[in-house]
Amino acid sequence: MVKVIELGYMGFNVTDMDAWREYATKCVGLEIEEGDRDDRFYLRMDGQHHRFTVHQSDEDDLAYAGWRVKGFEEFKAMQQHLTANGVDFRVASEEECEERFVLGLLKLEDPSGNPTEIFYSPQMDVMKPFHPGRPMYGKFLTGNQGIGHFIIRSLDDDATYAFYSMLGLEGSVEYKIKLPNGMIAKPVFMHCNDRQHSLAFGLGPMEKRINHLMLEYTELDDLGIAHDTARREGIDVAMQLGKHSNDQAYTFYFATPSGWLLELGHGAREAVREQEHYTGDIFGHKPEATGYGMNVDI
Ligand code: MBD
Ligand code: FE
Repeated sequence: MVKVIELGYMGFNVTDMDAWREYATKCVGLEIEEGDRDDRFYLRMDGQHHRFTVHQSDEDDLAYAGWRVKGFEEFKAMQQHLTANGVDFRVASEEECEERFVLGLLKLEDPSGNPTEIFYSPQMDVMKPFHPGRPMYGKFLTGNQGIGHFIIRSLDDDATYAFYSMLGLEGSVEYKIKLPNGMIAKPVFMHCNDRQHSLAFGLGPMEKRINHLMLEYTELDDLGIAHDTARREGIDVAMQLGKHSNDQAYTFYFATPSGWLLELGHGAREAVREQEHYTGDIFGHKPEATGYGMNVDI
């Protein structure tokens, strides 16, 4: 059956493009590709033309997420698969494909109305080696694991699960966490390659379409630099350094200029073969700054 194989690109709507330029480069280490349009710039993290498009907007939220299929045959098969499952989609025009730097593109919405794209063949700028926006010891871990992972707003977790399963992602509930109000949260984590999860949802109501995006460094020291920079700049840290039980990555969560969170990490393990669940993390991850929808003492 046809499946998506990675979270390949994302678009963000932002109100302050200059703040994003500064944050993405100096703090995170991403590379700016200015492009030739005033209403957006691009961020690179590897050899792909870009992984993120930052759009000038009057909102601060996820604009769209792009999922990759292997090639042209899979692109055609995915259209048949969506049709057979009664999912509405639109085949994007040549111009829209060029806008995303891909050869083929479908546009649809997930059950919560999150703009979702499925593409094949991104433009690889192999003649332009990744050049980090600040000194880095290593690289961003991408390759067949895609960008990283993100938590998406889900208005109906069963419907969200069914939709992303249909796209080819696997996984299910991985934590049972007691919330302060006595309720039990059962967040769902899904993967489509070796990355332990590319998508998660089910941590309660969200104001924005995205709660956080996670990026991974190949070297621990790059996580250290990012953490020092965030602390020195006084950026809100919503969850302190700690180690997750599912992907076993060492991470912390801090605010983007758009008020949603970036989770930076290192050392994640690959997806396990059999399903497991946990009741807490290995260490750390204590909640700190409030108001970011991440006040779970996991
Ligand atoms: C994660 O990446 C995460 O964001 C949470 C809340 C739990 C486990 C792994
Ligand atoms: Fe995460």
